[in-house]
Amino acid sequence: MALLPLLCWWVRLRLMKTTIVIPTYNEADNISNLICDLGELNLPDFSILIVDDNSPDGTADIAESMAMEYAAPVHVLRRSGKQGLGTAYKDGFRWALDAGAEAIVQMDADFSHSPSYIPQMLDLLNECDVVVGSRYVKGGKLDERWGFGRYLLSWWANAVYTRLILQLKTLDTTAGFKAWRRETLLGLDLSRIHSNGYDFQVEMAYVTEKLGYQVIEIPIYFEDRRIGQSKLNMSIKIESALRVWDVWWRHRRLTPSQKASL
Ligand SMILES: Nc1nc2c(ncn2[C@@H]2O[C@H](COP(=O)(O)OP(=O)(O)O)[C@@H](O)[C@H]2O)c(=O)[nH]1
Ligand SMILES: [Mg+2]
Repeated sequence: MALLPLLCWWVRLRLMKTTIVIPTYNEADNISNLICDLGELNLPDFSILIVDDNSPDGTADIAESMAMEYAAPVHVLRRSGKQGLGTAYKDGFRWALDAGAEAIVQMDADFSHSPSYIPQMLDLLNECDVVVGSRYVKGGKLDERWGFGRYLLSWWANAVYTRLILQLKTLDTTAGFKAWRRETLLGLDLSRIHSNGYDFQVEMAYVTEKLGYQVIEIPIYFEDRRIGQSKLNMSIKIESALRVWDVWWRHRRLTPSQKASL
């Protein structure tokens, strides 16, 4: 009897051709472990797309060599230089859509987003338009090593400041771990999205809700990056905070009738 739910789960996943999009800049120490962990999920029909901005540490070469060595479904989209997280995601999403992906997962390369949540996210994608791995929904958690002050600032910026300005229902407004249905990304129309950097996540969250798409947030444990350095510094944080107003101004009049036709 226990086999039946397992079978249903597998059949539901099986229906979705999935591409996991991972932007990278200097992630040589993380990328091979991440590709291995994603492979071990044994998803029925999936591929991995690394969007690399010519990382000086050779991230793209490592990913490509793994693809050849293990015959893993890994593709590398090489860009000429560091062009920002937002444009990396837009290029990656377009690549995945062109390749016929029905589900598109976005995640960081640094293990802040544990691959173990992906099967649950894909499963829930049968019930909504986008699934968000959330740090601020009930049950979600930030790295235990964070001090109270850092936690408070992050919670305030995500779950209060951005949410209040944009009137969002989503609690984790800057989440970078999501699973999208193909139709949602097509309906959003990526050419509408102007953010090149980290504010990309906020703009996507806002446009998603303004267009009336259904969002489900699942709680995740957000671990600090294991190795390497964050590319998010204080000046980027301040710029992103100010950009929230720009996102609001640009899209404030969007309505569900303005979904792009599929
Ligand atoms: N292709 C590309 N990837 C980037 C860029 N900036 C950051 N990333 C990647 O985006 C993900 C999130 O960046 P990270 O520095 O971990 O940001 P944080 O988690 O917010 O501290 C990681 O996989 C980075 O390697 C960029 O300009 N281009
Ligand atoms: Mg990170």
